[in-house]
Amino acid sequence: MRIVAGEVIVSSPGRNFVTLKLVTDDGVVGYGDGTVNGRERAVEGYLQHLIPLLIGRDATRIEDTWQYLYRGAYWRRGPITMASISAVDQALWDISGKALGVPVHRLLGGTSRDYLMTYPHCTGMTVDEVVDEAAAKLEEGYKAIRVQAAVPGLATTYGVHAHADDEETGAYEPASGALPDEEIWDTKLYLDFVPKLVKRVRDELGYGFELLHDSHHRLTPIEAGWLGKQLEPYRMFWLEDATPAEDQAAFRLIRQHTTTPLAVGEVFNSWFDYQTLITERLIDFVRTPVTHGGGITHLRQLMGVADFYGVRSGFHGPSDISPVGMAANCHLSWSIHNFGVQEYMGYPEQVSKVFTRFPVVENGVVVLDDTPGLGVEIDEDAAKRFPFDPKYLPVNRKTDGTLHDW
Ligand code: GCO
Ligand code: MG
Repeated sequence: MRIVAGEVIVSSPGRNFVTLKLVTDDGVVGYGDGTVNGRERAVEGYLQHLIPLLIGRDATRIEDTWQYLYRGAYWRRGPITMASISAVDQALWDISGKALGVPVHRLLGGTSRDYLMTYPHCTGMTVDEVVDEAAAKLEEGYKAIRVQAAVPGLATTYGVHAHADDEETGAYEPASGALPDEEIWDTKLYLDFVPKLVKRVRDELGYGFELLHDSHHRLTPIEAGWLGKQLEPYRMFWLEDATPAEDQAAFRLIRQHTTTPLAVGEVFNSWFDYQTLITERLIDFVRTPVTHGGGITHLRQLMGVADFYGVRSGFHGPSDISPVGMAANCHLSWSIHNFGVQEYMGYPEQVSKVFTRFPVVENGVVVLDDTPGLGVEIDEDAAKRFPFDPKYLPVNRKTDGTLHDW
């Protein structure tokens, strides 16, 4: 079964998505997600370099193709390279599954569990709103929730919206074509507030569910250690992205100061971003999604090593990873032993006009789907009706105007 054609579909049904389509001489079509939020055109360009290398290759040789694109290239790693390799890898797993008539998780060894626990985002302008939103999600059956609230004294807080429902509609972004929003950040206001938020959620709703919080890389290691310590009484499932992620050594300091579990890596793309973190047991959860982590092939290998160190998965699942990437996350999550949780932020309604079938959450868990391949169907004509819509994530400045981490 040879690859005979490749095409990059960039469309924006509410969010921008970069989808690679590969076609075999048997007429089997495979899809892969390579979306990198705010840098979509770069992945599209990289994939244009890869498509000629794929034509004529045996579509069933997934590992060899991965090695060819990674090991065979002089320039390795990085978000654009690894998202592009990932898109190819996902498309090949999709093709093999479809050709054999089995879901991808069967090719990976079958499911290791009965359901995939997911977590949604619970946000609000006030703590009361967050508690209400969290109560509603628990009522729907969720076993884990992430809580974020507007920090009092800050005009805006990333990931928090005037209406909690906005997150589900994906309204994270500035208007089309706009320059990045500039948000103002004040660490002391944030650090004073978060322990109160988390305490209220536990006081009101109890301990019968998993509780998560995301710091979006904005703290210093010592601040992160302090926050982790304040949160210890509330038995967090994790504290996410406490410090700028690329500084692996920083986690030694955080770990010395807190037993709150740590998750990191939604901006990572390779085992080598985790080498220190995992082998020195500095973290508890891997956040890298299939889309950004070199595909199923690389992330599966990474999770295999992580398992030896007791580190579990919590793959990134925001609405800026396409339903194809979400499906790939889910197939890997079903199959690995060391699954932790799957983030499932949800999608704007228009997404289902283009992605007409993809994994869904019911009662807080991903429903097992035995559709062959990744199980995602795409209406390519509909995709053309939602052209690329350039947008940027916001940047972040301290109150004195200094640019701050994200
Ligand atoms: C999360 C994330 C997202 C990212 C976004 C960037 O934990 O889901 O932090 O909100 O910021 O996906 O593109
Ligand atoms: Mg995050």
